[in-house]
Amino acid sequence: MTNTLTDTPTPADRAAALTRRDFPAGFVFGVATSSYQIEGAAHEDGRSPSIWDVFCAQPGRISDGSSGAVACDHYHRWEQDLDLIAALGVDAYRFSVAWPRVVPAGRGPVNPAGLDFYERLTDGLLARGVQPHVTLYHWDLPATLQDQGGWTNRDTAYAFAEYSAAVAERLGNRVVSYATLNEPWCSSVLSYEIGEHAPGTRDRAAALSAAHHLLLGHGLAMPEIRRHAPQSQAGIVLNLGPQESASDRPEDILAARQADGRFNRWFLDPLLRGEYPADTWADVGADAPPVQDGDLELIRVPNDFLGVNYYSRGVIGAQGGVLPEGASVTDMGWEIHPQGLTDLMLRLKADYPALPPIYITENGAAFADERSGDRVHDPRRTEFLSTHLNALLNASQAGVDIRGYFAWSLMDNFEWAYGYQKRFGLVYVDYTTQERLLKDSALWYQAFLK
Ligand code: IFM
Repeated sequence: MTNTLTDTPTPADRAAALTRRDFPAGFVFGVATSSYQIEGAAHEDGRSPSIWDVFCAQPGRISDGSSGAVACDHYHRWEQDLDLIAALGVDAYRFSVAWPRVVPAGRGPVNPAGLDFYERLTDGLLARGVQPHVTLYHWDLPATLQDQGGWTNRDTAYAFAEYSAAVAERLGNRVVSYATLNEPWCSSVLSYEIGEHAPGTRDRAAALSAAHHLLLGHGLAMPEIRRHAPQSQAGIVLNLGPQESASDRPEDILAARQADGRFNRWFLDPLLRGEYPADTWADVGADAPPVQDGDLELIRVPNDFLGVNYYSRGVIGAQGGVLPEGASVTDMGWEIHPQGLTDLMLRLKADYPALPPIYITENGAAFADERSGDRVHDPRRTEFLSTHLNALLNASQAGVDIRGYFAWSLMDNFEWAYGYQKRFGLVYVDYTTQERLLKDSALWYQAFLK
């Protein structure tokens, strides 16, 4: 709303008026998904169970008792979904490859039928003029590897590099970018320490060991990607967010610094500096991970890009995270704070001289969308996207090298421990009929991109 006293446009006005022409030439706009959240076809063409199939079958793990067994049935509906992506007018689509489809035993023989699917997707995107961006690990570890300890087992890092090589060998330079891992904080801390994600254990030492082996897997996979797809970009995706102190009290400041260590620096520092943050290492004491000679040299391999998934900031007090008074939140209960995206970008540039170009690989919001006839009115999502794009533009204009933005998500999908109860899509999915319907936010994105 314009400030009538001064007639100065507010940040929300500026955001609402944005178009892609405000961004640097060549800036890439896309939408993103992941395999387990949309594909379904859990038992087809040689796919083996993943840790998420096992986890979903355990009572009480998923709030609506559902699973990704059918999800959006994208495995069968991929052609119409690619048409939908093209109709949005995006430049790029970020999707992930399911390891259990490609190497069903986790390690060993490659299943050509699994690779065929991702080859069809890649070629289908290129035929529609949309860039394919691939993520190799978005949490669907083959269950058979979990039987041997999952990511707490160092061998999993080597298995991941072998699987990555198989994908890069088949898809090669047709893929514009390969990200090794999506959000290793989630596949370590949320999965092995907090227990909210598969495999659902609660053990801090296990989580730190898993995090180290995930990063090692990244370091081992990068040369494999470069060998098979030398013209593609290769990098990693982290979920990051400012962790701000709830007050000036020393105990809150300390807690915020510790949260920043666990959430952000534990991943950024090894990747971009070749070392774990000393203060956080001291904090975790005997739970520190088993780092072998040479690991950190492998992990600090240069990246062509850093993918950043931004959803919110943390406001941290000595007692834990707090919600600032008057904060507006999404259906996940996450504070809506676009300024945090600008702050994060500026901080990355200031703190990490080795920072590669950045892509925002996920940004979006869940709201309780309802269909009315053929429309889904979701003004809060449109506002979320436009204000975050505005925040990103501010960082770009302040000199941060940001190359692209992917909205999460193309369509409503299986939101992990929340099942189908949280809708993040720009496209509405009717799970009874599998009908797809562009929400108002999708129409807005389409107009923004024109
Ligand atoms: O749905 C997830 C996605 O799989 C990873 N990043 C966060 C999203 C929203 O929770």
